[in-house]
Amino acid sequence: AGATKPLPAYAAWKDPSSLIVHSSNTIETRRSAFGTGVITPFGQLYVRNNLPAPDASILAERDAWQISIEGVKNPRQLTLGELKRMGIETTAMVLQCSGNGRSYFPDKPGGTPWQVGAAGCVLWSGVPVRWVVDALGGVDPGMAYLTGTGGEKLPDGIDPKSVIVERSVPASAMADAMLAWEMNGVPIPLAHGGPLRLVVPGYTGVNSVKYVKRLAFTARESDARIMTHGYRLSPPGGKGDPSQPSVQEMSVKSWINGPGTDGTRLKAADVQIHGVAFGGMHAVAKVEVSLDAGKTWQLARLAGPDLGRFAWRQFVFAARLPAGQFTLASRATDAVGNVQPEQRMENAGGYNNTSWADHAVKVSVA
Ligand code: MSS
Repeated sequence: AGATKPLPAYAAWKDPSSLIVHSSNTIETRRSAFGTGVITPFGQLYVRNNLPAPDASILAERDAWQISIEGVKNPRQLTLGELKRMGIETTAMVLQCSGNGRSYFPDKPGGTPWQVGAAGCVLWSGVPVRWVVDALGGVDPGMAYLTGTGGEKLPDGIDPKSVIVERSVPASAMADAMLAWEMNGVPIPLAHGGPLRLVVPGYTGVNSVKYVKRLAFTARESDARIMTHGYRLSPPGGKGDPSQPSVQEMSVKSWINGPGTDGTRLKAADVQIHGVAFGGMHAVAKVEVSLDAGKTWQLARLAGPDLGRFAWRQFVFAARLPAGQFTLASRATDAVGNVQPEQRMENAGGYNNTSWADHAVKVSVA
C-alpha cells in the first residue's frame, strides 16, 4: 500500500510493483517485495538523489570518465579505462540511506518518510581505493579524511557549496572503500551512480558518492553544505551544524520482510518468517525473532551464503501461527556483541533508526 507516483525517466526500467515512488529523486522498495535471496536486484533497489541525476550521455563512453585523485604523493587525473587496469575486486555491501526508517519517528522529521526499503544488498566490482593510492605513491601526510565529490551539473546562480554532493569520511575508511564501475555484474546504471561510484562499505548511503569525479585525501572535512549541516545527528527540534556528529558508520539492524507484510491475511499454518540482518561495520552473529511484540525471543536461522561482514544475512524462523493478530519483531546481534536496541536514538533528521520495536510488523492470521 502507500501512495506512489510514476517512475521518473532515469529509473523507468525499474519494477513499479516492487516500489514506492515518493518523488522523482526518492524511490523505495516495498517491504513485501524484498525477496529471500541475498542480493537485491536492480529492478527493486531504492534510489535516492539529492540533485537531479546527470544526463544519460555521461554513460556514452564509460571508460572515458575522468576522476581526479588528490592528496596523494602523485596526484593525477585518471580515466575509468585506466582504473580498470589497476586491479579488480568485488565486494557485497548493504547500501542503506541514512534516513531509512524515518517514517517511524513519531515527530515526523522532514525528509523522505522511508519505511524499511531505502536499503539493499549489492555486489560492487571495481578497484579498491588503497590500490589506486599505492599506485600514486601513498596518501600525503596529515590527511585525515577521504572526500568524494559527485559529478552532477550544478544549477546556475547559486553557491555550488550549497548543493554539491561532497562527503568526507575518516581516511581509515580507505581500508574497505572501492571505486566501482559494476553493480550486480553489469555496468552501474545512471540511477545508481554510473559510470563510476565511490563505495564505502559499512557507512550509510550518502557517503557512497555517485558519478564520482574527485577523490581527495584532505586535512579537513568538506565545507559543502551536505557535509557541514546535512546528515548531522542533532537533538530533536534542533538543526544540523558542524559541531554534531555526522551520519557515517551504520550499526546493527534487522527487520522482517514476510510473510504477510503486504497486509494480506495469512492462513493459520506453518510459516517461514524471513528478513534481513546486518551489522554495519561488523558481521551479524545472531538474529532472534519474537512473535509477541518483544516479550519473548527465539533464535532464528541464518540462511544463504555469507557474503562478508558488509553484506546482509537472510534469517528464517519457522513458526506455527494460529488464528489471531501477531506483532512480529526481529533483533540482531553483531559479532562484537552489540544488540539491536528496542528504541531509536531520537534526532531531528530522523537518521539511523535501528529500533526493533519501530520495525516490528503486525500480521493477521485467519
Ligand atoms: N551521490 C551523488 N553524486 N548524488 C547524490 O544525490 N545521494 C546519496 C548517495 N550518493 C547522492 C549520492 C544518498 S543520500 C544515498 S542514500 C545513496 O546515494 C543512494 O544510492 P542509490 O544508488 O540507492 O540511489 Mo541517503 O543517506
